[in-house]
Amino acid sequence: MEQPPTYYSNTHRRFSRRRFLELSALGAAATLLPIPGCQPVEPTYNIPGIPPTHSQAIVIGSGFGGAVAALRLGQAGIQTTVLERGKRWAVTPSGNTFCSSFSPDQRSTWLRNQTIMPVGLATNINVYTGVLERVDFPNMKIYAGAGVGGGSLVYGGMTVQPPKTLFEQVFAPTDPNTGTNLYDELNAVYYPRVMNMLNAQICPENIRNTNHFYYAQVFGNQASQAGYTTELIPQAYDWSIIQQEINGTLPESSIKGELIYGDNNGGKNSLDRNYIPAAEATGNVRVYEFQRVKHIHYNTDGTYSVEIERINEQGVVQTTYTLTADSVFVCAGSVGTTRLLMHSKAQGHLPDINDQIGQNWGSNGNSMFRRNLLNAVTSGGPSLLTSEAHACPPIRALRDSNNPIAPVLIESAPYPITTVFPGTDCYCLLQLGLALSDSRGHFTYNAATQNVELVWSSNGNNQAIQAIQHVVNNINSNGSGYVDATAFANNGYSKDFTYHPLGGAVMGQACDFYGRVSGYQNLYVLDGSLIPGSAAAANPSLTIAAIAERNIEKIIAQDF
Ligand code: FAE
Repeated sequence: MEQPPTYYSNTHRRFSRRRFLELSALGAAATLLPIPGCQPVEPTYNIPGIPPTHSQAIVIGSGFGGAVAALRLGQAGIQTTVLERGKRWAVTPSGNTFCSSFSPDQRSTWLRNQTIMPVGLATNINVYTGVLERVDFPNMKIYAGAGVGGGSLVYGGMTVQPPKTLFEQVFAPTDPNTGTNLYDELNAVYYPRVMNMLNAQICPENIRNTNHFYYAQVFGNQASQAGYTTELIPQAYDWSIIQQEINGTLPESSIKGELIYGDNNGGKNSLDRNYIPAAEATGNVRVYEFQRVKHIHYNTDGTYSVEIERINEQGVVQTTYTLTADSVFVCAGSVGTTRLLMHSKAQGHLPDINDQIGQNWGSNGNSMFRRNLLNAVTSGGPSLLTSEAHACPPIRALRDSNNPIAPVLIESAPYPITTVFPGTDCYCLLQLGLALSDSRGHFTYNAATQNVELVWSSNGNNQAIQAIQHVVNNINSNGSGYVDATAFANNGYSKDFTYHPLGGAVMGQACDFYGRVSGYQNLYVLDGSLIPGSAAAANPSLTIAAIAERNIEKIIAQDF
């Protein structure tokens, strides 16, 4: 196995005193030093593409959990290496960083020869380290982002805080050690902190009143006719960029449906535009692309070894090496983190992880469906639904917390079919429902394939769909539309894919209440795998990031 070069400067590595004494006592420090007998030194990080041999902290993955961890570790003066399997995408004035949503190329998809969008036809492409990944399990296909910024590259920017009453149906309300109320803590400090970092704002009135957001108005009007109220969702978007696109002073991107494969004007406030550069600006954090972590090994000196495959843009392994760290933060997303920890446990690298690993996985009650609005059209109703007016980021949601089956949030997504088929208008709304369902699955480890498998019932999303149907039937009952049974299997309600995988290394179960992996010191999980299967009828990124903010603050204060 190839080892990376050792390249240290003469400055001292900032070990904690406790850590340095431990290492010295174990005689292990010598293996980390270029010159025997010298003080430990910190890496210079001056060789692009090659991470330092040893770091105080390694963060695996650069999505919501990883980006938060990297920033706060960097601010605390902790030398941190972020290892991201995907590519770093730089938005440039040429406006062609990402491929378009409608004629996708290799940049769209993570290591497949066909695109994988849940809507529309698959396109043949070259195998490449594109932004959107789908992992297929029996009965469930899991979508996630891949690249520096993780899921924020492909997400819809909806930044939704769940209500306390729903949150406490999912999460243990109080920290068993301190007795503090988790939601109150998040609400007072950490939800606002993340909102601020992402600059999440509701769409300004002058923008949401343009035709570009007419589809959201139609949804709001139809919901209110059925007795529901809708709310404007804070969006991690730079509305001034969208305004410029509307004015014509910037080429169109966000307003022509460029979302799921990335945003070419930087209108989306993805993590590579806020948390990650802020982390790098501390001078203590370096982010390395194309570093796919294979396993984590606990060393007898208390450090961790992380085995890495460095891949190229086609996903082909170029070299394999091992880095070490005093602390490791596993932030590879629900599937990635669970897979890494279960694999490391099964292979004997982390044997003491408890049996809760892989448990309590949920789809966040996702179901997508399409409501056709023929009656509205024939009665002189909406006619702008699928022109440019149906291409902008989602801004409005209906919340039904008193649903008799399960609490529900329903959002109207962009569906810019006219961009693909000019002159065509399907008079429909593409909608995503999120229900606080209690269905859960779990992962098992397959020793033969050395991979995880998800055990998820084919009926796993039934309760969520029934709850969503309850609302949709009420909206449709006055003739405003119907669910298109041909759009998705299962009478028009998708049940076999999710954009919101959650769980697998749940807080209070596989980890403590702050993400410390049970059985180990200085090994942490800070991402969606901490969340017990549901974000309480809300899109999950805000809650993932807020919990990461809360946890890393405590970890830095107590463990470093
Ligand atoms: P995530 O952001 O997925 O980051 C994990 C990172 O780890 C990724 O960058 C991976 O490439 C990397 N990684 C994985 N395995 C390895 C490995 N072995 N070695 C090195 N790196 C690795 O995790 N949520 C919302 O709140 N609002 C939305 O509007 C929204 N829209 C979405 C739309 C789509 C199409 C999708 C797919 C998701 C959407 N989500 C949305 C969900 C959101 O993106 C997701 O919950 C978070 O990104 C999860 O954050 P994590 O930190 O758990």
